[in-house]
Order: sequence, then structure tokens, then C-alpha cells
Amino acid sequence: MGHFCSQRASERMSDGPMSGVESGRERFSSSALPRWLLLFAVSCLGLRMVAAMGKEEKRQLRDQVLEMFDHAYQNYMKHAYPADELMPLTCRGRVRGLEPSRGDVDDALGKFSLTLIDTLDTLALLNQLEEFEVAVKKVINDVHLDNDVVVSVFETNIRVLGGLLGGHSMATLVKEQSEQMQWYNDDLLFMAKDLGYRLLPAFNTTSGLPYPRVNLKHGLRRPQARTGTETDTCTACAGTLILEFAALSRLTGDPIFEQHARKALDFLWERRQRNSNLVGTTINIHTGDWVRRDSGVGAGIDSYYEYLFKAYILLGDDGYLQRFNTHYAAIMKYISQPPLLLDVHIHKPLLNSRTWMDALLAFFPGLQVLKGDIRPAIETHEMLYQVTKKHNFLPEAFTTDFRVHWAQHPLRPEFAESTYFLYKATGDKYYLEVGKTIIENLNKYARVPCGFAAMKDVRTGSHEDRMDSFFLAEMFKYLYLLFAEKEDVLFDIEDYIFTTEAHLLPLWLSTNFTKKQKNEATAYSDLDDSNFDWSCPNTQVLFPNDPSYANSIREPFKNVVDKTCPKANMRQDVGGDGPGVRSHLRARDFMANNAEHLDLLKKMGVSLIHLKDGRVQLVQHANQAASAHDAEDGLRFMQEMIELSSQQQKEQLPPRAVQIISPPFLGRMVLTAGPAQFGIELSKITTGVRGFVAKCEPYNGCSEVTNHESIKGKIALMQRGHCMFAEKARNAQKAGAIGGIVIDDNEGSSSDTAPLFQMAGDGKNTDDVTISMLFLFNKEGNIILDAMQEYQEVEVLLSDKAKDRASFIKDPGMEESERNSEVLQSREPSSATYECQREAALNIKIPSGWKADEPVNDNSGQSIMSDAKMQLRNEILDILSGSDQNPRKTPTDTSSDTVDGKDKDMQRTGCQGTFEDDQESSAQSSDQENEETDNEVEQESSPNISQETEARTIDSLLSDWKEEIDAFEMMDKDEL
Ligand code: DMJ
Repeated sequence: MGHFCSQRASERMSDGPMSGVESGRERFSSSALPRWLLLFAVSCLGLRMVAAMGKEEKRQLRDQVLEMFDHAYQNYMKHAYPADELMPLTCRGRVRGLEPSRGDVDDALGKFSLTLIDTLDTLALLNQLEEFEVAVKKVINDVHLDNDVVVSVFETNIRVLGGLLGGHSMATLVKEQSEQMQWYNDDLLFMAKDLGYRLLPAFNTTSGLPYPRVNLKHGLRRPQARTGTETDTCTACAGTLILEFAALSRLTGDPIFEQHARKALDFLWERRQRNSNLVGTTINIHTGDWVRRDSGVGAGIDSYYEYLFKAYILLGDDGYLQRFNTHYAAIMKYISQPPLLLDVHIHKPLLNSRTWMDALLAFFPGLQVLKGDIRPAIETHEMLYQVTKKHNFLPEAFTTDFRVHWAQHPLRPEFAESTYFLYKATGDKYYLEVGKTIIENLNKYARVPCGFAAMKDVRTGSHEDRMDSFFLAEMFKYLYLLFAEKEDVLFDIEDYIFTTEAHLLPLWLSTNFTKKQKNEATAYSDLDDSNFDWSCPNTQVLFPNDPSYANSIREPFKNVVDKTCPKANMRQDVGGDGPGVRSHLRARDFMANNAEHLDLLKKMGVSLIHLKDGRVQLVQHANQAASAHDAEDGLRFMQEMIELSSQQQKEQLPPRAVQIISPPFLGRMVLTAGPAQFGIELSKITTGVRGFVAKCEPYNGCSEVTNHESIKGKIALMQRGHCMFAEKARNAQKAGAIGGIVIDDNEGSSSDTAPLFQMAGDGKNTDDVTISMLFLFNKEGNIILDAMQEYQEVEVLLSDKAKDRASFIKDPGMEESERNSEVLQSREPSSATYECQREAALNIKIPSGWKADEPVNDNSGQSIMSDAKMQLRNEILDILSGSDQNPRKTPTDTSSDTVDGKDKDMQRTGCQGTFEDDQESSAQSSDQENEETDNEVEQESSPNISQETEARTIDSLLSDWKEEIDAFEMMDKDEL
């Protein structure tokens, strides 16, 4: 029952009657559907005579999930334990400090065998009881918490504290219900309490909001702690503690943990934007000011909402439900644009703050199922499924027209989570097919010999050397439960609630609290709840396995992710002054020679300034717009233009793939590679370039190759350095190579931590280079070199995206594990789809007035766009901030500044994109990069009094918008 809030836990425990349901019940009663929709649904059903999955296939898929879990877990134990995480490409453990830093992501690693702890209750749920017992003993005996490491409070709470508590719940259960684990004596709970105390120093703020990081050994603020100076945290970071902390308090009898978590939630509630009832993404932990005022249900906020609702279920405290319902109504009013969920500004909730969605929001349909709001859950999930089918995985972020915005996918479980909940709620076997797709894609694209590797780029199929602990904690639980029968699970899953990391907490905790806690809980009783929607449907009653219900809702959304790359599907009527739809010129459609577009620009207060050097600058004067609404449209147009150019900048460097296809890799190892500006472009060769690899002699490839007999017909490996990339290519080609790979000589470099770049030509005509060349960073290159040592013959495929592994498997009678890992049906990553993405990316029209004959070859448009971005940004800031406060460039000094700026920009492109010369040492080049970064900073911040800026007036509307521009600026820097 735990996952469907059909009644509060406390009522359930007393077998009380199901509490009142819900104004929204008709939302999911098929009788309430309009007649035409029903007819439509029926006729569609008739057409969709897909055979429903049978029991046997379901059982096989359950077993396949177990096999996959085993592959992931055993490889972690074999190659990584006691390290925190497995690096599945290099088959070793990730130990913080020994690997190049990945920034904030590493804050989850506390040298406490993170993956083992996070996996404990998965072992129990998947009925691996012997393995579970061994794992619990290892945690008790081997794991230390007194580590001098700065960790994220949020991650440590959800993964480690949650993992220990879930492990404790399961250990207690196994002890009670079997002969096993009779020795268990709350050991994990003691560890959880120890960890709880180590997190408490983070709460030493007047607001009660926790610092984002704490040192496990030294706490906070003390010099040895190396943390405690932060001012901001994300809303989810401060608001995702209550389940674990309350469970810890209730299990240990020490109320301090629950009190702190509650205080943080109280503070967030107080700080909600009172008009919209939304919360921002980042908050100042001391002042409570919103640092980022954009609001959605994904990254930065997601589990705050989840915990309000689940706190109600677990703790039986109505106050949490009241808060959740208030927020939920706001989400459905402003953020939900079915099937999309789009971020808005908390102060101007009718204004979208983004044109893309992140993958974390995929948990939301699952939460909607718990709440009982099935229709939007089905709609959004269907959209997510189509995005998944299009890109094989949910890209970390995708645009409103479903193109890739951020291409990585770290094996996140949220989509599987929602799929499971929808299956439970609807009984529709369609969701089993969805689960099957997830399984197939994981095996087909992410499985590697040492585990499962995150996707670095869903478009190319390239991998990243990481397997996050949540993959074991969450993914396999939801997939297993999707295909398992009730009797496959040791206990009744309905007696537990999943935390955000899918750890299992028992629902009986709701009755297990002290008197003091009870008094605190009733402090909410003065809230007026008359308007709250007490919707806690018992899904087992409401949805007696009638698949036609879910299908009728899905059907209108079946083609929402169109194969033809539909135009963006953004809200059009943002004015809020009636139902009228204002036509809004999209930045991507804008053409500077289109008279109608120019008129629209004028209406929006946007003017075009033709600079002396032939470029065009866009400036918005809100007070020159035809109306306040047109001014808003203009602001949005400018924002879109900024996003567009930033996206185009990102897209100009599509990574390439080097796929190792000889045994035992068989295409499972996909390395991210940088392209070359010369030679044959791989996207033009659909089959890629396939061949065995051989090392050139001399290895740097800078003079005539002496071992041509070994190189002929092969892919030549050369080390970076000593001469130009093009020279290496010519030497390899002369020796008869069919392709070449340059491997970075910079020890430890990796595409995980360094930006990819294009290998530049040598400034001369490179038309004579006819082989394809790729660049690999040192770590990826070493994977090939190591394979050569071990297997001698190593065959690779150079391509623009990894190819289906099925085509590399010659022997169908391969070993069992390999057969299991291979797909039942072969499906190429849709090249048509990829083409479609590429086309869409190139479909950005560069205004004809923008100078096309800049001496910057093919990239001219992009360089100009990138200038335009800076110009736009500066101009908007100029308008908004006034010259005295924030003097920036003027159109007059811009032209000279921009020329400078552009040169720098081009250098920067040179640094990332056209690495001009390879003769310099790596150290020098990285110094250069630093210098350029410094220049960039200098350039952006250097004061430069503007005449035109001084002449601008700022009305109140503009000053209001300053907040949004700040938010846009923030979002531009945004990362998950
Ligand atoms: C998990 O660690 C948790 O689910 C968290 O709330 C956000 N998402 C990651 C996995 O994607």
C-alpha cells in the first residue's frame, strides 16, 4: 500500500475507513470523458491489437532484471569495493582524490563504500538473501564514517542514511521472518545514528536550512572542515530530509533529527512565493532570499515536493499534505502544460523560464499516481516514453520539441519509477512493454563487460566511466517490481514507502513517535483545509485493471514526439489577460530580411542595429514596445535568442565515437572522441570506418612511418605532440592507414573532465587528407592500448554514433551472460531521428543582414552568433541595470570591443574547437586555456562607460524584469 496514498498511514494502521475522496475523482473516471474521446479511444483500441505480454514473458523479464542486477553488483564488488563507485570502463573503483575531480558530483563520495550501502535493500527486495547478509556484515565491519571528507548533506542523507535505514528495515524483517540473520542486533541503525550526528552540524544556521556540505569528521566552519562558507543551497537539498531524519528519530527515540528536518521544511514553506505558491530552485540559507527564481518539478526542486507528500503518508501528518496540495495546485496551474512540464518564474508564473525539460522530472508522473491524479501522469509519461524511444534513453535535458539539450544520461531511474507506478495503478500491460524497452536499451547500449556505463552522449552512444550508486539502489528495484509477482517478494511492498533513493521505510513508523513529536505535528491544525483536495484514491479500487482507460488518455499524445521534428510547443498565451492567443515570433524562425518579422520586432521594442563591420546587433527597449505584453514577448524573444546561440555553440562540436568491436568487447565499449577539421567527415560514411588498430612507428606520427606493413589497411594510433595533427594524418595515410586515432599524451586526461575539441588543420589546404581522424583523450586511448596488450588484435569502428552491437556478434552461441545481455530484437539507433536532430540544429537561420563573409570559414555564422549572444546579454543587462551601476559596452565601443571580443571568442573556439597547433606542450596549452578563461572573465567584467546606456531610462517594469534576467543568467550556467 505504501506507494499509493489511499489513506493516511495512521488510518491504515488502525484499519480505519478510507478517507474522503476527492473532488478530482471524475478526472480519472472514464465515464467523465467526453463522448468523442471515448469513441476515438475505442476505435484506436481496435487498431492496436498488440498481443499483451504473457505471464511467461513477464517471468523471463523478471529473471533478466535479476541477471542484469547481478552483472552490475558483482562487477562493483569485484572491481571497485570498498571504493564508493565502480568505473565500469576501466574496471576499477572510483576513489575520491585519486581521480580527476568532477566537481559537485563527487560530493556524493564519502569513502564509505557508497554503492554497497545504497544497494543493501535492493538485495533484500530482489530476494538475494544470502548476498544481503554478506553485504550487511561487510558494511558493519568495513565501513567507516569518521572520514575527513566533505560530502553533500543531501546525497549523504538520501543514499547513505537512507541506505542504512533501508538495510536495517530489511535486516530486521529477515531476522523476524526467517532463520537467517539471527545475529543482527540493530547494527545498521547504530551506524545510521552515528551518521545522523555527523550531518547535524550542517543545520547550524538561523534559518534552519542546512549548509549544502559538511565534513564527516570535522563538521563545519572549523579550519580543518574546509566547508561552511557556502551561502546557497538547492530547494531539494534542504527539503529532502524528513523521511530519513524522521525515521531515524522514531527508530532511535531521539527526536533531534526529525526536528531539524521539520524546521528546514517549515522555513521553505514560509518562503514560498505567496502569489504563485511556488518555490525557487536555489535559496540563500542565511537570508532565505531566492537566489534562483525559476521553478519546475525537476532538478533542484523535485524531491522537496515528493517529501512533503510522502511525509504525509509515512508520518500521518496532515500539515504536510496541506502544503503539498497547495504546491500541487500551483504546479498544475503554471508548470503543467500537458504533456510538458515547463519551468516558470515564481514571480511571473505565466512566463516560461526555459524551453527545455530535464530528465529528473520523469519521477513526477509516479508522484502524481500516488496523489491519484492519473490523467496528467499518463500524458507526461507517454511523452517521456516517446523521447526515450527516440534517443534510447532520456537525455539529461531535452527541448520542448524533443531535441537533445544535454546529451548525457547517467542511467537515471526516474522513468522506470514512473513506469512501475503507472503499471500498478492502471494494470495496463502497455507499461510492461515500456519496461521491456528500458531493459533492452540498457543491455544494448549501456552494458559493458564490467557493469553498466552511463551514456556520455545518447546521440552517439558513447560512454562515460561511471555507474552511479542510484542505478543499483533504484533502477533494479523498480524494474524488478514491474515484472515480479507478489510472491516473488519476501514482504508486502505495500507496507513500505520508497524514499527518493528508493530505500524502503516501514509505514508503521507513523504510529511510532514520542509525545513531543505528536505535539509538534498538531501545530499545523490551525491551517484552513477546507479547500484542500484530499485525494488519496485507492487505485486498486479505482482502476480495476481496465487498460482501455489508460490507453484512451495516451492516444492523443501518441505522436507528440513527431518523427518530423515538430516546432517547439511552447505556451502561446502568456499575457494572462484573457484567452486570446498572441502570435509570438520565435527566435529560431527569425529572419532579418523578412518585413513581417521586422514589424513584429518593432512591436516588441526590439531594434536592429547594423554595425559598421556588417554585423547586426539586437537591442530591446521595453519602453518602446507597443504594449506591456509585447514588451514581455520581446524579452522572451531576446532570451530565446540567447539560448539558441548558446545551444548552437554547444552543437557545433558533436562528439564522435570509437567503438571497440572485437571480442570480448563486441561493441560494448564506446569511447568519446573528438573530430578533425580535415579528412573524411564520419557523419558522411554511414557504415563508419572499421579496422584493426596498429601503433605507428614513430609513435608520434610526425615523420615517415617506418612500419607501414603493420599500418597498411589498419587504423593508425599516434600519440599527440611534436607536430600538427594534419601532419600525423598525412604520414599515416601515406603508410596505407584507412583511418587514424590521435591519443592525448597528457597523462590522466579524459573526456569526462576536459572539453572535447576538434583537431585543426595546419593552416594549409588539407584536401589531400582523405582518411578519417579522431582524437581520444589519454584515459580513453589507454583503454585501446591496454586491450592491445591483452588481446593483440583489436578492431574498432570510427563513426559519428555507436552502431548496434548485435551486428558485431558473429557467434550466436556465445556464453550465457552475453546472450542474456544481447537484445531480443535488433534495432539500429534511429539514424533518421538523428539526422532529424541535426537538421533541426542547423535550421537556425542566420539573419541575412549578419555578415556572412567574415574571414572565419565555415564557422562564421556561429562566431557571429556567439558574438550576438554576448551582445544580447550585455545589451539586456545594460538596459536593465543602468549605466551608473553597471556600465558596459556601447554600440560605438562595441564594434571595436566586439572585434576584440570576437577574436577572443575565436581563440576560445580555437582552444576548444580548433586546437591550432600541437607543437606546444600540453602544459603550455592548458596554461593558455587558463589565460583565455581569465581574459574572458576580464572582458566580461571590465567597466566601459556607455553613452547610449546612459541615455536609457529604466521604468518600473524593467526593474521588475531584472530579477528574471538574473535568473536567465543563472540558468545559462545551470547544470544538474
Ligand atoms: C537519485 O539519487 C534520487 O532519486 C534523487 O532524488 C534525484 N535523482 C537521483 C537519480 O537520478
